[in-house]
Amino acid sequence: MEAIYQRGTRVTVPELQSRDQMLNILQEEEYGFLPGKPEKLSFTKEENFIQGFCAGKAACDRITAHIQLNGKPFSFPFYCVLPAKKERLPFFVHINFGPEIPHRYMPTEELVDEGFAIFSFDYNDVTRDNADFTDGLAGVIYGDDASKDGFCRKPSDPGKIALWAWAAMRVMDYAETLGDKLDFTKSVICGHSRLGKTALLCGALDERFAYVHSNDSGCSGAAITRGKMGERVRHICERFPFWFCENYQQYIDREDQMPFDQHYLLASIAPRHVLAASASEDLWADPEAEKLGIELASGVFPEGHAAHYVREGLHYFSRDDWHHLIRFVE
Ligand code: GTR
Repeated sequence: MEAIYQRGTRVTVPELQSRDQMLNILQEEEYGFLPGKPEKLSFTKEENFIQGFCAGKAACDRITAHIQLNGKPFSFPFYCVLPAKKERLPFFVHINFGPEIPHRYMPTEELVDEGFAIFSFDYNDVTRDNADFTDGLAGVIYGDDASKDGFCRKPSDPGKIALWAWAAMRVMDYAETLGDKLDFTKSVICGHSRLGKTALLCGALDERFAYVHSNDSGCSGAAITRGKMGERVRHICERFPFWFCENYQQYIDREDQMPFDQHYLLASIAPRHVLAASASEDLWADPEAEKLGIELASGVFPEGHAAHYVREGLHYFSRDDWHHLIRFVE
């Protein structure tokens, strides 16, 4: 499959395959295979974790997911903001950089005013954003083999992006317990930057999400890797090897040898909805390459289900990005 960048570079990417084949290749070669479903899963709730939240327009609860995986216990907290006295709410599951509500990347009251419920969690509460595979969910999975420097893994064992994506699926498990309170035809998984990559992986694998949104996800996210400007496989694997499986390392300076490209990730979301957002000055992510990702995947989506847009400015998850996402969902 050949594509031409607007900037004139010609790239040849592998043809799309079946969804199962593409998800298998992506996990084998890039992110690692996600763990299976938990053996046990339950939730506890601290109601009105933030008293008088949004003047009473919404309730903010703190939920803890109690998980048993590989026979071992694991738990992590997340936050649930539900607009009051409303049924069938559209909702976001936002994989976030911190626990704060609101957060600089999550204008919570505005989202409530738009009629959305918001579930969010701090990715570091699942497993920390570093090479320590003894920490949190990683420690549960890797057990006695876990190491502090990350070199404990078989070639397609999961990296941290896969583990954060798995945790977001557990938040969806909780959302399902709320039944008619939520509108599952407007369920959105979203994240910014490294967590945009994570949102795409989660949404590609978990068909319960009707909408998938990546903001400025760039390299190893929505951007086509071949011919990409800014960040390359070498940069990302040297700085963040722990985000991926070990197999991904073999494509440093050998992007043309990859049996996939990022359009596989986007196409695996079809026939649901995907919106890949870019920022005009975020050249490290490469808006042009993100647009190409959507273009190369769009053939397998119904009309209007795969979209790309560029906001003016820098790398950031801004109110403008949220408003664009809301318009896409509505
Ligand atoms: C950068 C990384 C990008 C992006 C970003 C972020 O350093 O190179 O791929 O993920 O971090 O997550 O903020």
